[in-house]
Amino acid sequence: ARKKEEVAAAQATVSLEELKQYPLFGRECYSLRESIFHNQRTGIIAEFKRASPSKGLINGTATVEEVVQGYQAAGASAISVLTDNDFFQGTLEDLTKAREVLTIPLLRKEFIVDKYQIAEAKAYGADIILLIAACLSTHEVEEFSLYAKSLGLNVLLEVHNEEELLNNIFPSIDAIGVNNRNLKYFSVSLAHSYDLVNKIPNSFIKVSESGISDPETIKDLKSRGFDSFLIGENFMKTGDPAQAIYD
Ligand code: IGP
Repeated sequence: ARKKEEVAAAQATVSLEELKQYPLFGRECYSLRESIFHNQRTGIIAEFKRASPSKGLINGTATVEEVVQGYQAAGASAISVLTDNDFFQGTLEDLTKAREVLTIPLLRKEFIVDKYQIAEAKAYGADIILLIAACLSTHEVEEFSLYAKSLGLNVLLEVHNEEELLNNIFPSIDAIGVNNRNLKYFSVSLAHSYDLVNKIPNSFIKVSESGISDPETIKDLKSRGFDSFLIGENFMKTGDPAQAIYD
């Protein structure tokens, strides 16, 4: 409920009509599918994450530009930037700074509860939005994904279990991410990914999210059918996040 109020406050400051005048709002988005399947990159969606509710401060010194540029150079297929300030110390300005140095798809990592945030994502430079099934009704997932598509954005739907998956299969979704982290207890188990991968229809890009810490895990997830791997903390906690992709 608090988030809804924050969105209303943002909207009172910058109206939807004003957002549509932002220079980045008119740009054509990069395709996540192209980047993952046709560009011979790693399939990794590398995340810029300063802090998290479970870990507190992860990396308070690295700048968004140097980290995401390094991720791109190291072969990431896409970049994720947290814009949530309360829990992750991210901002919309981080998203725009990332856009300015990238030529691959960029995800706005945010708890989206209102269509306004989708327009905001476009206006600040995102190519992809995240919709978290646990935060939304099935009707909202459909409505929000259709709205995102109308703006040319790619849509990543995040699920935690089979019920969330089966309730939210819409053609307006591009990618389905299985989050290995339980949002209530923060415990991580790759079993979430293993259990759900074969239930995701092949028309979707299959993403495994969270708690991935070594190349063997990526190989294993790939052999089980995942196309893409969302990794944040294990890169960010090192002195040189971009270098960590090579290890
Ligand atoms: C990255 P990790 O364990 O590599 O830092 O996880 C990403 O999956 C995680 O940040 C995430 C997330 C989210 C954050 C997945 N879904 C939803 C905020 C909101």
